[in-house]
Amino acid sequence: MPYISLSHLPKYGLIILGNSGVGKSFLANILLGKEVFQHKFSSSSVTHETESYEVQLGETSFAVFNIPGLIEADQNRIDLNKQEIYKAFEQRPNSIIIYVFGNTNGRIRDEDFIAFNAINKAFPFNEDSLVIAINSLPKKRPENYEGEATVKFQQYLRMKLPNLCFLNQINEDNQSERERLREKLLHVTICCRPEYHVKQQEIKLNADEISELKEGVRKQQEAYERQKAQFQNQIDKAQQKYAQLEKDRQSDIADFEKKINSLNKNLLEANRQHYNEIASHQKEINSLSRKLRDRPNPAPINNHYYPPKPSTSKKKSVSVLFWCFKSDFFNPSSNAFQTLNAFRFPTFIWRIE
Ligand SMILES: Nc1nc2c(ncn2[C@@H]2O[C@H](COP(=O)(O)OP(=O)(O)O)[C@@H](O)[C@H]2O)c(=O)[nH]1
Ligand SMILES: [Mg+2]
Repeated sequence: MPYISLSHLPKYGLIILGNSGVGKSFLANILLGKEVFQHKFSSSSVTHETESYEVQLGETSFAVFNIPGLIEADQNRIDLNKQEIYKAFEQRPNSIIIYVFGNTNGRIRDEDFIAFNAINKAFPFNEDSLVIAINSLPKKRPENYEGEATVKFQQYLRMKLPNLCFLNQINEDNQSERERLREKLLHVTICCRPEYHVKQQEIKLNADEISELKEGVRKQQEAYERQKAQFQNQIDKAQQKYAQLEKDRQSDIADFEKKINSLNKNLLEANRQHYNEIASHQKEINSLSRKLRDRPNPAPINNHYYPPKPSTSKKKSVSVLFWCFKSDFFNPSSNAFQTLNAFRFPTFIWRIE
């Protein structure tokens, strides 16, 4: 695999925000397709410091940020968490934001709206670069849950929120559920465009104001419930839109899978042809080697194909012919003697009596 440097690529951030325990680290790992960040079922927060992991998506390099949640009981911790959130925006102001909301039996927690508002005032979110993910939803929920939640969010946050996404509580050991969750998150994320986030003010949130702020959200919820009837039309439309989006998303994913399958098929075919060519070359090489080996008078005397090493020895070899004969049989004009003598070897003749 050739080494690809990420240094020249445009750099963006994927900043995952939300309160502690809503599943930010869990979803970051799902998106990355591997266990990069620690996540835990715990009453206290697991992530205290901002961490990031660089990935390449097409021609772009993204740093995926795992950040602590904002709201905690202790003011010191809240202040430290604010600093950790600043770090991510400082490192990658040009970012897509995934804001994760938790829920209790489908009901969004008040403190999640409070934290969202506090961060949104400091770094005003742009709707094109914002994903709102409602995580860990029960698979079985009321038929118009999504439509109703969409209108509620639009009312509370006073935004259109084109990238709202509803994520089921999955069985984390089930690979196909993880894969479907990943597809959904990736699909909604690639529909966004990174935007530059500039700090407008400090994140203002004090532990002793939280119960007052919660009271504000509760009143907002009550007002919404009272006026719910007049939103019914909007809720039905939002539900239809959600159903259509889900259908489109599934067909987009099916198209994408088809494209990947066809590319894989082409790749397999190219590999097959490549191996066939290699096999035919190998056959040719084998046949040539066989021919070379079976030549009637193989050139390489020493049975190797390198020229013989020049002799380093100073000694000259001398061939001497010893010719032994019995007196009765010696015949210098015999055929055998004449043939050998033609080489003019120095000849020693023994006479055996
Ligand atoms: N089984 C399952 N667990 C989840 C899901 N989403 C979040 N969790 C769990 O919720 C707990 C808190 O998640 P974590 O990512 O640490 O929250 P963070 O504080 O926002 O980073 C962890 O135990 C996660 O494994 C889900 O869809 N399915
Ligand atoms: Mg975490």
